[in-house]
Amino acid sequence: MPGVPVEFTPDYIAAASPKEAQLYAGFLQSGEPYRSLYRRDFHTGARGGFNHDPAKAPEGLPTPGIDLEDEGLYFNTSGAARDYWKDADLPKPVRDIARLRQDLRTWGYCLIAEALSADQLARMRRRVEEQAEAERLAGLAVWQGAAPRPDEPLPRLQFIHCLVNKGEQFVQCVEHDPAGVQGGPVIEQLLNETMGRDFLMSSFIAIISHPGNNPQGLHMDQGTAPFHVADAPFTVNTMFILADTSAHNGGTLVVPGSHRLLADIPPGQPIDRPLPPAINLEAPAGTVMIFEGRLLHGTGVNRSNDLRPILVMNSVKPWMRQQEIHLMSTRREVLEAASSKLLYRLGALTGYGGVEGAWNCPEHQVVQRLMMEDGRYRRIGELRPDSPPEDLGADYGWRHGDSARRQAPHQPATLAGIRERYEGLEPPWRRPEGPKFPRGG
Ligand SMILES: O=C(O)CCC(=O)C(=O)O
Ligand SMILES: [Fe+2]
Repeated sequence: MPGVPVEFTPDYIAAASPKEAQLYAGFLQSGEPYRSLYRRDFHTGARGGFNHDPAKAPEGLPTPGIDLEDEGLYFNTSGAARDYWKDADLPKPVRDIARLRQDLRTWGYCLIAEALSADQLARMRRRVEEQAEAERLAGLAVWQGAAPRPDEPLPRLQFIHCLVNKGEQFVQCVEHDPAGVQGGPVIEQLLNETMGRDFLMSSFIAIISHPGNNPQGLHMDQGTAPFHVADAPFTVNTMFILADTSAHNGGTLVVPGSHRLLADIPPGQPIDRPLPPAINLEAPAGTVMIFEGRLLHGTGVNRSNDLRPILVMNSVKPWMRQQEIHLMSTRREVLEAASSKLLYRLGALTGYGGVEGAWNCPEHQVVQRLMMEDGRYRRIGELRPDSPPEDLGADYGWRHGDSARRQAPHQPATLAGIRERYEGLEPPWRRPEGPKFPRGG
């Protein structure tokens, strides 16, 4: 464009912006901590991550492929790794909240024994197995991770997404209702203490490792955050273990205590100390593992001939983005029957994430979602004082939300015909009876 000052032209800006001159390059572009983690010989007793593609495999890794004998690989935990940890008082399944707290603080995870009763476990396992098989038969199965061999197109880790749509017991898990998960009250107490009572549910999925499944690279689930603080995590996972789990069937690899080690390293700086080796999670079916967002972990290798089913529910701070856009994903029937607590945890109560400004005045966005689904949510566009009455008076979705309904009777300048048209209309949805969540009232 002629006349634009040269300082505003893309070529000038590109020439004046070499990487070293850019703001916060060290912080934003360091690639840490993963750059350090995947460096060869970094973990104590591990020579690198896994990737069958030689071009992507960590430099110097001898042969691509899963070598189940080589103790130097991070996913083989029976030799040196076992020795390393043999005298440590690592978490074991218990019910005592004092011990659970101590394990979560010290090791970054804890194991709640019999969090699912025998009956709850059987019901949940049956539901997950049926759903998993049905999604495979329906051509709807979701496979994640790296395929075990270059000639195999699909990975062997099956995900079932959006569990709240797929069974009442899963909704009860989100609410920590003892009817679905007897250990719910203990889980909730630990999450409240770790995250604050106003955490959101980010995603709730089943992860079924099929025989021959690859190990997953070690990662932190709060790894998307650009920094970590020593005081507390930003995310916490609740894992429901539905089959006895060990190194043999791909029990999750965890590096005990890694949450503290990584949080102590300043943002963007390389890891300057050796990390301890990973171990595989060992726990009976019905155990719930709570592990926090800074803990290094990943799926193990499934060396058995059976499926390894777990459920993982991720919880995040209310100012973080949820993995699932629950307001779009959740089935209408589930939303219409939802408690205040479920709606809150799905992120349906604003503060953030509101439609047409409703983030600024707490209200449930179920009205907006249902109206959109019915094709009758109209957005406010360009208006002028002399816009036609049908535009000024149109049935905008905004009129039906809580905030608009609260303010409508007091609007000083509403044209008479418009005020009358919308006065006293039933809202398309009302919030559930009972106290508001997370604060009463
Ligand atoms: O499958 C597992 O054991 C853990 C999965 C996991 O960590 C993840 O998907 O982020
Ligand atoms: Fe993870």
